[in-house]
Amino acid sequence: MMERFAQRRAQFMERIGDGIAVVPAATETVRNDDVHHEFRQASNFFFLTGFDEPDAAAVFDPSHDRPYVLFVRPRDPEMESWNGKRAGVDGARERFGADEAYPIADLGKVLRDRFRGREALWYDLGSRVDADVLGALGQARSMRIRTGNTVPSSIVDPGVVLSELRLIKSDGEIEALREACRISAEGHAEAIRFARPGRSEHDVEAAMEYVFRASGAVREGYPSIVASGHNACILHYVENDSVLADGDLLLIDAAAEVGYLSSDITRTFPVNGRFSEAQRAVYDVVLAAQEAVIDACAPGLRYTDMHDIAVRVLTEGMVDLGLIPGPVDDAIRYGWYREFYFHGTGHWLGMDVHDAGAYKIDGEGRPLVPGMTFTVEPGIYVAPEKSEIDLFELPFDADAERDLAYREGASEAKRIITERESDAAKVTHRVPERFLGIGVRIEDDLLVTSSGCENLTRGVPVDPDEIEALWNETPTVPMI
Ligand SMILES: [Mn+2]
Repeated sequence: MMERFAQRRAQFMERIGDGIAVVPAATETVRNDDVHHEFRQASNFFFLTGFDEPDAAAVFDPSHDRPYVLFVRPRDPEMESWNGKRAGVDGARERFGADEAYPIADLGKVLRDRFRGREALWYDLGSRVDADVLGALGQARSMRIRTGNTVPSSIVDPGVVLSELRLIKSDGEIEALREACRISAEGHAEAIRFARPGRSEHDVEAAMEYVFRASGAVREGYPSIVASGHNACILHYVENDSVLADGDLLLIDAAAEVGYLSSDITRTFPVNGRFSEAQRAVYDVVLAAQEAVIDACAPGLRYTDMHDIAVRVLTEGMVDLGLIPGPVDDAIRYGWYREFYFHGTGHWLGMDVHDAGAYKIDGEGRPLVPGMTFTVEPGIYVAPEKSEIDLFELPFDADAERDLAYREGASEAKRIITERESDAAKVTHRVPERFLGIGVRIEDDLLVTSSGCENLTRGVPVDPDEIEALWNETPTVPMI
């Protein structure tokens, strides 16, 4: 088991060359007084160390004959009787394979020494050990004048290398992710069985998360979104405190984390067990978009192609339903579909639910290769207040808009776009009332294989008839 971390360290150190890297652990954050928020190790740190305590740092110094150094909280029987066991300095060496280990308080001192002779410092600025790392660097640089030693003259972002290492999943990671996906699908299936008008979003969340935990998940991969009715049109709705009303859809975006890998599933279903005609019409469009993308997923497909495929099918559906006017090519060119579909079609999936890794290389969508894992999650959200929408005949360019927001800041960019719109031709469109307040998203987790892709999350159905049948099953979690 620790072997896997040693392999990753070797790969990482190969890339560092004659530099030195410092990778910090996560720190605990205070919730109130002496109570902390639930601790979860920083993904990059865990990826390289397998060490899950707070207040630690790892140093990777490939030119040294003892290249891997861990800095940890020292053993402290009194603190441990309050807050749990610590590996301590000895444990860091014996159990976690460090060549050297020190109390975290010694980080600056050891770095001062190790910085001599190193070309570059690989370090992601902005962590709690900044003062130790930068202080040691400053001292090493001022000593250089007297000694003539080389010390790091540049600070390099280790995230670029680490995210590439994390992007292609190993067999062990795929196994853990598969289990996270299996458990998450079980939880979603239970939510569908459990949801009834009169029960609250919280009730359903509890039943689902019970299944996650009871099946072996240590935690959720992200806060569960359990959004009924109009709440589904709020993308990151987490209040989860509404009562399920007869006739509402319930959108659940939630998943379990297993072995530091997170699944990510969304299902949308009727709380009374029957899709209305309007709900089903919107649902069928989203499902068609999702299946078109999944069918296309194979090695070589560019990441950005997935979004283009989803946008085309969703836009065709929106025009058919009368949500937006046609023709389809104009609705795509002018970005009218964005009135009801305003997020990306997926993201890398792994240790972080929105996992590490570049989506584009040299401005081009990255081709899929076996071992990549990602989500496919189209949606349509018809917010209740959108009974009448203004659409502009103004070509939409996602890259140009992102660039504008980057240069000008979000609010100035919005002002500039609004000004452009005021000069453009405008179409005012009435949205059919039966669709108002309907929000649907369907999300599955895909693994790229040598010949295509494997859907890891179809343990919970997406077919509307199968969902209705599942709703009719007896839940395994009792209703209190
Ligand atoms: Mn997602």
